[in-house]
Amino acid sequence: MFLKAVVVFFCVFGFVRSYEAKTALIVVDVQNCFLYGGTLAVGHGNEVIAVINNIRSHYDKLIALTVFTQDWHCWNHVSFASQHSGKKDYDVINLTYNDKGELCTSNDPRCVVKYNISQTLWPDHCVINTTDAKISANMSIQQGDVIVQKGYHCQVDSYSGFYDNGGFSHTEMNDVLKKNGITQVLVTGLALDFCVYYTSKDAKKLGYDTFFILDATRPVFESNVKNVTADLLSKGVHVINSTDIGDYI
Ligand code: VGL
Ligand code: ZN
Repeated sequence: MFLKAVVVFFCVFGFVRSYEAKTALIVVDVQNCFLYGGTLAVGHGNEVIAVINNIRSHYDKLIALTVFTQDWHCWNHVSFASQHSGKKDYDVINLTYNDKGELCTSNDPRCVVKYNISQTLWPDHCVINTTDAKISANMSIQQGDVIVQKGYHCQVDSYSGFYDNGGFSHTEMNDVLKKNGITQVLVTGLALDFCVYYTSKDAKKLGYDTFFILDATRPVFESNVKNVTADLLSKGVHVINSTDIGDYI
């Protein structure tokens, strides 16, 4: 009887332990380009830095891995308004791609369109190897942290830290999380309505228990916040403030 109880206890304990969450902090695009004085500065963007650094120091023991993403664009990236004559910043255009995910340009009538992707046009920003693209010097990057770059395919944008906007290619994000046994992610950074939103959606789709940390992000367009949070909630993403993280991890 006693032995049976002991066996049951250890089985249940083992089961619970093997299902224990392992948490990663994802810090999206906290780069000079999106901060005050940058080429695509997000309003109040700098305020996320202290919030994220506080999360790191406060939950140091519970966060198994921190991954920084970095928007990392070709100088002539397709998302730049400067590359589209007659277009201006924040215009929205339709981009067309063939079955291989190659951009169909209007002067190539032979290109057979398979995918249509809506593209917001941005000021030139976060160009590869510029100071503008550097992760903020005020972010505490530590040994063991991982940096995942995205947006370096010149003809397709990449809001998510996992996939480009066409789903044509993936970054190392999912492999890194899987290799580290991560089951739960806290998503923070810039910008709320683009890269933080898309990264959170993909994390949830890939099966991670996903937390969108509202006070650790800021939007490009304030008017998007309601729709973004409602959509994430409808998909099962938790939308919480950093002060409540302790209740979940
Ligand atoms: C982002 C617009 C263009 C972002 C990146 O990090 O949210 N937004 N590129
Ligand atoms: Zn970008």
